[in-house]
Amino acid sequence: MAALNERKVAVVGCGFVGSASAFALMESGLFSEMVLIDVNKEKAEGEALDISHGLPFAKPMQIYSGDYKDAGDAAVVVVTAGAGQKPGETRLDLVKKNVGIFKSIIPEIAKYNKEGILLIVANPVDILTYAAARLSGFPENRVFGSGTVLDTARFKYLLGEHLSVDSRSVHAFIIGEHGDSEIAAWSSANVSGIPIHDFCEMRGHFEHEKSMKEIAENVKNSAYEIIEKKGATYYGIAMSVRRICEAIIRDEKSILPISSIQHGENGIDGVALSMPAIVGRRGVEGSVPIRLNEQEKEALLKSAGTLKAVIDESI
Ligand code: 6V0
Repeated sequence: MAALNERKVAVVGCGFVGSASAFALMESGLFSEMVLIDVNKEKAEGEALDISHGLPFAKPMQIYSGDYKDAGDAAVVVVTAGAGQKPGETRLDLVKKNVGIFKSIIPEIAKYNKEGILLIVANPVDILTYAAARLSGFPENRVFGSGTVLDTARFKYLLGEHLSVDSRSVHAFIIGEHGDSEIAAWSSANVSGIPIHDFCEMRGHFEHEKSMKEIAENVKNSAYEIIEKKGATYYGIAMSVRRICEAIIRDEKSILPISSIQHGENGIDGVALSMPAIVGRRGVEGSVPIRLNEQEKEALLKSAGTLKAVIDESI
């Protein structure tokens, strides 16, 4: 078995999301080697060539297409392979198709790679994270999903716009399912330590209920709107993948709302969903408690229930 190459990433699935993620990873300078894998070998080869041609403007690295054997020493394997949402289709509609694809992909990855981290991106990401953990046999800290990292970025972006403040100064999480039952954790949201409602009032916004509803709905419906308009979403998720890989490879111990299997936290067990967690070189290194009000706690349990029903039906 090949020893891990700390500077190597593999991207499985080179469609919109895989290729945009590969491009973002190339630009990041985090890795010195990247292998692209797809059932459509020509597509992987074409993307590897195209992305390589940006290297004279970035940092040197090897980028090539290959197969699962080539992912054997990758420190991180990003899995984006799977069908995408069609207009009007929910993420959960995708479940059967993509669980089937994972049954062929994950054992192949695990056959050659015993020590790496599996970062699941394909949808429905929470269900597929659960499936990948079971199919790989990897310890759970090394199998997690991008979860609501993207939704949280959308949330911060919209709050930043609403309040005319740098979105990086907004501290707020979307938790639960990456999908229709996700929860905006308003009760812990703040801007640079100032509770969100106080900051809103400083900026002249007083209609909290209305704004909260609008912003949370907007976050939840972003993917539907983008898919309706351009067929797929990929730049936001590509930056999310880059951010998660950065936290892993640089052992940053960053707090990110990734999706991982819960074991009794907040009364949730045996379901993968997103809660803030510490992410570093060992993958998920710990969970971080988040203050929630009763309504949010109830919505979180409901979100977990929705996912549990899908797991029971499909895995
Ligand atoms: P796409 O453009 O259809 O790409 C999918 C790729 O997977 C194609 O190149 C396929 O050839 C490849 N593929 C299919 N089956 C296999 C297989 N068995 N082995 C290897 N490769 C295979 O889809 P797109 O890139 O738009 O989306 C990919 C997945 O990401 C979908 O499930 C999306 O729903 C999901 N997204 C997840 C997001 C998140 O926040 N987690 C965000 C956006 C999309």
